[in-house]
Amino acid sequence: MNSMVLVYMLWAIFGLFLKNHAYKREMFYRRNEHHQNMLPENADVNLIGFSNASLAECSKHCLLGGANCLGVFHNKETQSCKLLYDNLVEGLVFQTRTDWNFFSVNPCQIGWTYYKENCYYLNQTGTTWESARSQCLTSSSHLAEIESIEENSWILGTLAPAQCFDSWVECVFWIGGNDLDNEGSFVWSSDNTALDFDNWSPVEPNSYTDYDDCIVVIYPGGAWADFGCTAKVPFLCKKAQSSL
Ligand SMILES: [Ca+2]
Ligand SMILES: [Ca+2]
Repeated sequence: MNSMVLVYMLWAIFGLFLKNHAYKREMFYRRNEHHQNMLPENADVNLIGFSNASLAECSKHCLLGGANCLGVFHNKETQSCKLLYDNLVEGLVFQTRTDWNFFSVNPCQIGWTYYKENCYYLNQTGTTWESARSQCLTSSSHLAEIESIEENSWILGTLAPAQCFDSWVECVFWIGGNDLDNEGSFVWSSDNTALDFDNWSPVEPNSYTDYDDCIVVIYPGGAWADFGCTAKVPFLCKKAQSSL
């Protein structure tokens, strides 16, 4: 056999292996522990449903539905299936519905995004730093602590809008860093530990006003600044993947 033919054959077999491997991985959604025995209240309006569908068939519908299908609600007893698309996530309100479970590739609760054992949620509603801190706590999370340039880049690339057309104040979001207790000594809000990573803009922190005690990330670039804590801007919450 011509050696080139052999190389092409091996390459084709390897490609087939990769394709099947990826297909099976995506087909098999895991049970999402955050959404057991519950369905969105507005499910009948918002979700696309199928009857007499096994979990495998249900997840196949989701997979064929493209990247916008986030996962499936499945009822093992009745073999009912509902698909969740990302444009339906905003404003979902859940109610208890026995035997319904959510299955997804993303291990975080709906609306949160997974990265390296953590879940993130960028709330686009502007609010003060203190209010943002308490809203994250309500969701069993903290204002985000960013620990590396890779994490900072992932956040900017995945969660923050790629471009910002509005005023500068609307192009930032709160994270957990602050020097509220000791001017110039920035700590994380969850446990008051000093920052061991920062990504300050070259001109920051500059204590521009007496209230510049809370850290914002500026997008799309991702540099940090100290900012007036009473400004109302979006905020980023973060929690460990295992936290419910
Ligand atoms: Ca300050
Ligand atoms: Ca500043």
